[in-house]
Amino acid sequence: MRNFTCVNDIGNLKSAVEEAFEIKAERYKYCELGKNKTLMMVFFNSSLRTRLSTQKAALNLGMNVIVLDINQGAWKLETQRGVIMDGDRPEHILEAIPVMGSYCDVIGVRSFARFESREEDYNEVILNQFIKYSGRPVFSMEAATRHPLQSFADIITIEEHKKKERPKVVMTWAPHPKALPQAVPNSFAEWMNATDYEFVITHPKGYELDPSFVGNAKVEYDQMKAFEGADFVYAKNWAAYSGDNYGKILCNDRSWTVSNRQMAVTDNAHFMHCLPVRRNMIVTDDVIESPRSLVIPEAANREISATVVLKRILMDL
Ligand code: AN0
Ligand code: CP
Repeated sequence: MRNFTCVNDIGNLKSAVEEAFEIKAERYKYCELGKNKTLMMVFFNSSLRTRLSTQKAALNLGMNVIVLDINQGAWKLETQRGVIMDGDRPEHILEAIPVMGSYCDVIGVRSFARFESREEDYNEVILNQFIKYSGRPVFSMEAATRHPLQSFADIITIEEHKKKERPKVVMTWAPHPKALPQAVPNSFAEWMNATDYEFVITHPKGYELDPSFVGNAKVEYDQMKAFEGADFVYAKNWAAYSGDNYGKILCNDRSWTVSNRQMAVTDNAHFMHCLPVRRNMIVTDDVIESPRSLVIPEAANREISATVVLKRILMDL
């Protein structure tokens, strides 16, 4: 594997999940593979899980790790070419990227949607510049439109807990006080559409995702109806995608908060969320603390998805 930015980069999903189970059973099996290889993780945004689990994955493989927080200590980076740099950004990303590339063998990048321009976000301007100018394999640690390490961990988690061959998985929008990117729901939809699960998306009108991510998923505007018979409930907030509303909050309706009221019509569904989660906005205390909640094992599987991805990248160096 050269780069890892979306579901297509993982190839056959079934074999990737099998590989994940093998790694989970023996996570230090490839501890020599990354000897004298350096991973650089570059964060334009905050992180708890991605930072720790990806670093742990690299250590499982015997790699060295360097972490750079662009907004804490590094020079502020200009990202547009052609700008007269007389403002508050002393360095251009076009120098910074090849310099970073010169100190490492693999680069992970976190750069969220900025909501300034949908075109810029959906063209993955920052991630693609890393791919183009670093000279190194690049993987996404959540970019503007996708969070593939999360979606891979989500599938591993579903495969571990499913009782039916073809479970019903429902992704529901839920309220949040801040405008959040569509990366997690886009990515989850993209990976769900690569499985043969029954996949339903529910959200208030106006929160339609990019149709290329929705694919053949069923969209049901009635949340209670969507939850009927669900085996897995995947909650997430996102800001609007459509047209002039891009990046806006259109709804604060707390009846969408996942509670026992909705969970009661499921088939004793498991609750999932990528975290960080705002309790009693996205999900009630009762639901997230219930024995059916998978949020902690789901986060733990981030180490596994990252180990598989880094292992595959190292093997093709
Ligand atoms: C981010 C998001 O919604 O994309 C990261 C989730 C993994 N969440 C927040 O910024 C709260
Ligand atoms: N789920 C996830 O990516 O969490 P962090 O933002 O803490 O990395």
